[in-house]
Amino acid sequence: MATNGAKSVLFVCLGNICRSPIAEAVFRKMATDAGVVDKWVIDSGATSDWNIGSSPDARGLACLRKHGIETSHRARQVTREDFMSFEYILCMDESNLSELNRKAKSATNSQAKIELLGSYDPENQRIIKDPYYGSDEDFEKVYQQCVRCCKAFLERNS
Ligand code: WE7
Repeated sequence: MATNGAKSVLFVCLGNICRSPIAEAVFRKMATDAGVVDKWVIDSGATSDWNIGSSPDARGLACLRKHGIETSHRARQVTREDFMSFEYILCMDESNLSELNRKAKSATNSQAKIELLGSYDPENQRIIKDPYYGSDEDFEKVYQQCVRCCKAFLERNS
């Protein structure tokens, strides 16, 4: 929960096993390295209930490990409370965006800024594509997009 003025960001994708756990882990590592992780509440979640409790995809974990990042995240679904407690909800594609905007309407008092993570990309790749049926290179591409976007997002909120 965002308490006493903490900044907060929830990264969201379809199943919370491929893209959003990578984004969460990358952002946590950057905030840690910048010495500001204590100022942040950082989490990730799914629009779908399909994978609740699952570990991130093995290919995503391997990609993160290759870059020296670990995560112990387990998939969870976005809740109504998330729309009240998170300042930013950053998602990956247009389908995530419409699902989140639909869910925000049924939340009592949505305060969250719901945006594409890719809207922060200095290289202007707005969509972070689902690598579920993809290759290791697709996961690496997701990782690199998350690095560019999380860096820009952290700079803008520092
Ligand atoms: C995914 C997925 C992803 C697709 N993570 N799943 Cl089998 C299914 C059905 C509803 C929700 C979820 Cl989460 C899943 C499992 C988990 N990144 N991507 N499915 C996917 C991709 C392209 C076309 C259709 C689907 C279901």
